[in-house]
Amino acid sequence: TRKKVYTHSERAALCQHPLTQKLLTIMDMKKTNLALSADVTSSKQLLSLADSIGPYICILKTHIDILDDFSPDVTAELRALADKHNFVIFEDRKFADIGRTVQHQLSSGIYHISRWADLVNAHPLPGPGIIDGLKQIIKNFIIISYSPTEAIEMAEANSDFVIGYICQSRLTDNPQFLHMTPGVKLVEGGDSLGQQYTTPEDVIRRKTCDIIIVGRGITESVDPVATAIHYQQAGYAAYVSLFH
Ligand code: 5FU
Repeated sequence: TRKKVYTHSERAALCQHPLTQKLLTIMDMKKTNLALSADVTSSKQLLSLADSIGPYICILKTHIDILDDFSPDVTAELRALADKHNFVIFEDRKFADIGRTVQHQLSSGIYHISRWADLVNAHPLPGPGIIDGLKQIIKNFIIISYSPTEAIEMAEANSDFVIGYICQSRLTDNPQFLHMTPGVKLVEGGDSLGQQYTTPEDVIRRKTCDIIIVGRGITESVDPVATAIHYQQAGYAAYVSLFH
């Protein structure tokens, strides 16, 4: 367990990184630690989710390469919705190559990720070159902590660019790093392809992570907006309970 639990607004004041400050401020103002993983294959569906659920989230997480009908208009529209509803766009690209290649993957190709994403993520696997490559193009990224030791080392050495971790439990007491956890549903369980689910309460209260990432729990529900509000409330209530 953590020695000291900071509120979102206390942490915003402690943090140096502008995107971390922005995110914590959004979380405080909108009372949400919910990130929506909008894993749909139609642009219309993606934009509709972003617009209808935007008021309840701090982050919209995309997999832009799964869209069947991508066009640059989609990302322009996503940016407009991010400004309208005040959320951060996180492209879950999981960069994992050498520095020069990830630079191309970030700024070129069809998607031009660096033009519209606020945040991307990377595996620590390829070593420091991946961070050096990414940070010449984009200022904000997070590290996936399949191997926590390397992830922590890289994050600490690059705290002006790395804002946190994708992880299953808190890795560090350093309040500057946000911990974001996928694999969340209101009921524990799994899918047929190995995904494991835990609950908002477990992620925020027991594992003391900061942000719950929810995909199908919301997108495949009968009423995605009502369900998103449910996750927002469950996640935020778990956060508030840390101070009682
Ligand atoms: F980095 C990771 C990870 O370790 N596990 C994940 O599940 C990312 N994810 C993503 O979170 C995954 O690619 C999906 O986009 C999302 C989980 O979606 P679900 O529908 O809530 O299972």
